Amino acid sequence: MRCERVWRNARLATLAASRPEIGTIENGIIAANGGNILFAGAAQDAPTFQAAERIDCEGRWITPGLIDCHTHLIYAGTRAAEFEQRLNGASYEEIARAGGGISATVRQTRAATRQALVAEALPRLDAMIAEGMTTVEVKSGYGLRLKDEIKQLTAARDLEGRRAIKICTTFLGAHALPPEFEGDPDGYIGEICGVMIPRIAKADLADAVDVFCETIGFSRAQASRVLAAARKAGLAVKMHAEQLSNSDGAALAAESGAVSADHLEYLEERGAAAMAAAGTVAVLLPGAFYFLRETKLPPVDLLRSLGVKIAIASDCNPGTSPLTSPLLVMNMAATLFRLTVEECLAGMTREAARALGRASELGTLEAGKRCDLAIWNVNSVSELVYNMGLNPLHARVWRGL
Ligand code: DI6
Ligand code: FE
Repeated sequence: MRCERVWRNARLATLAASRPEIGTIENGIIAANGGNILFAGAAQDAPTFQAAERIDCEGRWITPGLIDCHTHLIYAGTRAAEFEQRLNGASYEEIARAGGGISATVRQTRAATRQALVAEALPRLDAMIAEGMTTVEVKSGYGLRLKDEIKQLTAARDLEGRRAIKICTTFLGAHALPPEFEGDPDGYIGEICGVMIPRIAKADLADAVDVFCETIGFSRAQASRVLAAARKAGLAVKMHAEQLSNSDGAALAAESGAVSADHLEYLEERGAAAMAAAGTVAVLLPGAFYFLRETKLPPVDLLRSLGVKIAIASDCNPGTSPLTSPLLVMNMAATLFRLTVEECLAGMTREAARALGRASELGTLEAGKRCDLAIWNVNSVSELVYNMGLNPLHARVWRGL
């Protein structure tokens, strides 16, 4: 059989749901053609391939390329000074009420050009790529008015032209209340539903719509309006839910057919059951938990017992998770949330793909999926979760190259 490339003499962590645990195949082969996996399996089961290029992996491990399914990668400036204020005792909420927090990043992002936003995001993206990332979701939400939200989403899409990576974009207009609508959150929600979502959907700038449903964000009723408008525009929906309190957002997300509900530290039985019934993925964000020194743990045992799929992500953002290391995300998910190695790896591959509504295309080493690979200098995949700060990536493959 003809194909473009073959990787041989590899140990595969396929993450295929049809196989137990991480779906290990010793002495494995992957064959790629046209950017897709033609075959991934044991050497003894493989057909004979006539490949233009054959790569000897010398026994290295291959996992699916890593997927970060929740980031706010595009923004201007840093909030390092606020970090220092927090070290001196100020709280995240106090800083936000004093005009800092998300508003500070909104001011800087509005003032930046699209080109500057791309330039500022590239080092962050490169750090992720250096650790085997092949797909990144990027949210807007620091523009908070149509032209600046469009600028952010376009900058996110521009990243695809600058690096070999898949970018999935999410419109998060309902991240915070912009100054133009101070005291009138319902007016802003009206603008989001009536103007912003239809325009952004028509211009095909977003794959999904997200809402920050929280006491310091938007109410459940307001979030419900946003999700309905998104569904009407044919977009997938997601939600920042139960991060700082239980607003019953996860149940709303699930009932609205959300692909994921994210954060979930304050999730309780009712929301988890609704997520299980709807197949909504739980996206856990240990970087924000760590950086805010949160103490309320997400209910991992409850999610497990109900069979809710768990993804993990960086939440890369300037205020609560300036984190660009997928390997550290896995380490934190294990140490802080007690996820197993298998759950951590699945959470940044198969389940992250599911949280993006792309499980049929990404996230496992199986024939027919995109050939996005990470090849590692490790003796066991648990080393990927165990190390802190060591990067054992040997090579990264995106779309077969
Ligand atoms: N939850 C978060 O943790 C981030 N956004 C959100 O909805 C915080 C974003 C920021 O502080 O800039
Ligand atoms: Fe977030």
